[in-house]
Amino acid sequence: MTVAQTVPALEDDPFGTEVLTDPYPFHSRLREAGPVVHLPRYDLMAMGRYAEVKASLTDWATFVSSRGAGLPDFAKEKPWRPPSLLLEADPPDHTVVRTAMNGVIAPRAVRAMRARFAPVAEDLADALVARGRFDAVTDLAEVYPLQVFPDAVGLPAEGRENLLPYGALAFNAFGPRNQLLTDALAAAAPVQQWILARCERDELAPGGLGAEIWAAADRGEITHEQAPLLVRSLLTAGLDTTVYGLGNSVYALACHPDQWAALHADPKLAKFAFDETLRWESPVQTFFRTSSLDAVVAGTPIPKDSKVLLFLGSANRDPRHWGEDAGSFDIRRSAAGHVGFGMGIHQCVGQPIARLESELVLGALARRAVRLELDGDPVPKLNNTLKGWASIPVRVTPA
Ligand code: OVM
Repeated sequence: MTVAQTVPALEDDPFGTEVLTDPYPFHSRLREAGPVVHLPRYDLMAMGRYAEVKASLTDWATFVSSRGAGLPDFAKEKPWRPPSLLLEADPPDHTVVRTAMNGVIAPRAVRAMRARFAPVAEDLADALVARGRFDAVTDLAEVYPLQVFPDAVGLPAEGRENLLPYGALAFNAFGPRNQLLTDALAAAAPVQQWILARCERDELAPGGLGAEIWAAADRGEITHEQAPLLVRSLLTAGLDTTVYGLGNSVYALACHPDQWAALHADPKLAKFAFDETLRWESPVQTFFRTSSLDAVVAGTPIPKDSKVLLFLGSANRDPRHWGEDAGSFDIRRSAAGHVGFGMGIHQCVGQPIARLESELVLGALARRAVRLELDGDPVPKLNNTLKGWASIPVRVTPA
């Protein structure tokens, strides 16, 4: 393999307002610049092409997670909170807790959720379609996950308004200390306290995912010290991600009337519409890894101890992998292999729950509405990691 003499560089700020608002022109320049690109602004190596992003996500030994999945290197800086035992860990430690979590979010548990989640989706879709006009974010994407997921975890009713601000903080904290993170941290102390307290055993209702994590500790699969941090993972990664994923799905469908028509004609396509959304407008746009040794990626040397920024959202639109129409939204294409849930040992553990929620909500809406269209300008919601919307005004035509 030949080693490149010089690494291409791009001056852009991937965490600046311009790129966060519309990342796609930057993604295109990033992929064109080369398989590995230097970002001098943060002195980072970055990858935006599918092949290298996927290979790096899969090579957990070279590109480790234990030094953080964000910009701060935990080997040099104290993390803003005790590291996640899942996201911010490597084998063999990671393997133990991931195996226990796979047991908690097992197919049987997800089947039981379906029975409880489905009528809530039906009722919400009834109400929204009866209204005719609604906001796909504030009336739908932020409503449904909060109606079903905290109950599935077993959280008390009191204080649930802390969940979305905590998620916003956690996902902003993967980026630099810009205004977004500073603002999120300013309001965070009571939110963090509430989250931390909810992770304790006697806070969590019997039968819920939280209680099941504690039961796994009783069985010796994990320690009792690990249990609250794993509950914290559910509360960090389980809400904002699905909120953005649902909002982005409705946005994508509203922008493509032919795609809504296809979904209405065959509501069983809902799950494919969701996967295509995760590919086309990935809620989680970026994650970092850290090189544990001198590595070479596509001929480019990456020195040991480098932070590496992986553009999942760019890999998901790379024409080298998806073809020339990579940028088009098509719910009948095969979006399989997208890295919107990650790839490899860290691939989203909660994805069956996210898939369940989206299938139920999009399916319920699709059966009731012949048309779903934008009814005003969507308002972007900026976050250092998440791509999505603060508001998506839509109108629907009942079937
Ligand atoms: C965690 C976690 C896992 C995935 C994503 C994430 C904030 C957090 O284990 O806390 O984003």
